[in-house]
Amino acid sequence: MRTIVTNGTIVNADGRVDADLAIKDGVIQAITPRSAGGITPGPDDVVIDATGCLVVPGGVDAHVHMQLDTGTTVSSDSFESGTIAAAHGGTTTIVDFAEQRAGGNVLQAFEKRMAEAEGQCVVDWALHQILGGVNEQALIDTRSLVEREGVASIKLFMAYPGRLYSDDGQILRALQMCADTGMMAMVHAENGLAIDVLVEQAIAAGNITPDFHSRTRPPELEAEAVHRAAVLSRVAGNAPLYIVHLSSSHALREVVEARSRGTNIFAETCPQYLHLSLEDHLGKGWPDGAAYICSTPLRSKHEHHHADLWEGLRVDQLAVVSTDHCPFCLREQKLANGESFNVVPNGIGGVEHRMDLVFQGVVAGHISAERWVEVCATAPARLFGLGKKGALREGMDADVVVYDPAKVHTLSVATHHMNLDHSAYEGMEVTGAVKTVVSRGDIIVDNGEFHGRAGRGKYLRRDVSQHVR
Ligand code: DUC
Ligand code: ZN
Ligand code: ZN
Repeated sequence: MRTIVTNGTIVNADGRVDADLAIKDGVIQAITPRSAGGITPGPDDVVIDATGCLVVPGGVDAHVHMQLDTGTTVSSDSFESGTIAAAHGGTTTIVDFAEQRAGGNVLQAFEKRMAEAEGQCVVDWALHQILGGVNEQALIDTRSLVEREGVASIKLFMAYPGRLYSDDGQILRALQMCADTGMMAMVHAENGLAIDVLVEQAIAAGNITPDFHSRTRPPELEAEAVHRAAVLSRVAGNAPLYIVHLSSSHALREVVEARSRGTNIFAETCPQYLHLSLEDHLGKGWPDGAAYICSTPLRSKHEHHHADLWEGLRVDQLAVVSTDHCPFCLREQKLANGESFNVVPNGIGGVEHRMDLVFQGVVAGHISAERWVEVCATAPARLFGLGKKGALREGMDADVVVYDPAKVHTLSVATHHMNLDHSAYEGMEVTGAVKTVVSRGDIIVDNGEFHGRAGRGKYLRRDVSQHVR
């Protein structure tokens, strides 16, 4: 028995073709243009009719935080609920994080996170390794993760002194390890020491409303950290460097500058930085503004960040859109510690909406459908060593999304599947909708109905990306 996707337009990063696609044993068996006769289903075949639809690779969300323990609360989506939401939104692979804290053991942290996710995921999943305490043993252990566990990427923080922060010396050592092994270093690039001064001064002055979360994390301090990370990557011997959640024109300019110098640097942005703003969202005050407290923060709509980020996506200054999905319920979590911007857990939930929100760039003419596929699936798969994901080709995993480019719908807490009591995109009307989602050959979502099950998602061992070596 095969599954045949008929009558659609197959879109990959490098072009589109009106073709039929056959799936057998979880992989793509054949793609045949209809100009060459297409594929005729046999009597036992399951047929998915994609008339009028785009047929695209399943989304790869390379940056999510399911059931993240912040120390005071836990992000509200479990691996199960978060991957159900991801599936509904056309994302068939997620990459979450194991977290080593200062003084902690990397291998134990990794095992703990594996155990938390095990048996829960509906779609395929992988893990990056966060290093919150870079030292000699942590680097030896992290190096061993490539062979041992198929982990090809680490994450470092230039923000959060006293918590996850690495100083420049620690970052250099970790980047040297990455230059040597080919592991990708993801970096949260914000100058945390300077931010802490601004936060302290804002609080002392009584400036505690949600908008001060953004005002105390100015784009200059993001750009400065991007610049520093790029310099350290070069000094380390061209370590593969990936700037997470890039939010500002200022930081983007530093990426462009670093690339022009031959730095092995890539960057992602997130839907919130393409659609939401300091004034319209954080500016809502209490309680609603709390929903929009995330780091890096939302930026001013008067400073061209949105336009620059869309352009950056179009011309490949930005390689990827991930969500940084990190949901917290409004009353019980975001507001639990009181009404001061600095005590609100950081994060926005969006794993379900990434494909739709980036598709709005296609609708508006900012990017092509091919580029949409590239930044949402092909590029993250390529950069993070997910060799069977991110493209519709014979022999690849059959992660396939049938996407209706004309269907209009409204994003809302009333209809989303995330375990979250509000939506950052409440009431937003979008054009384009997921119709059918296939994960390794299984139809897991069809016309809004869920057919997956917890635990069917497979842990993906990764190798270092040859693309960045
Ligand atoms: N950085 C992230 O990548 N995710 C959540 C919070 C943060 O600061
Ligand atoms: Zn971060
Ligand atoms: Zn994150």
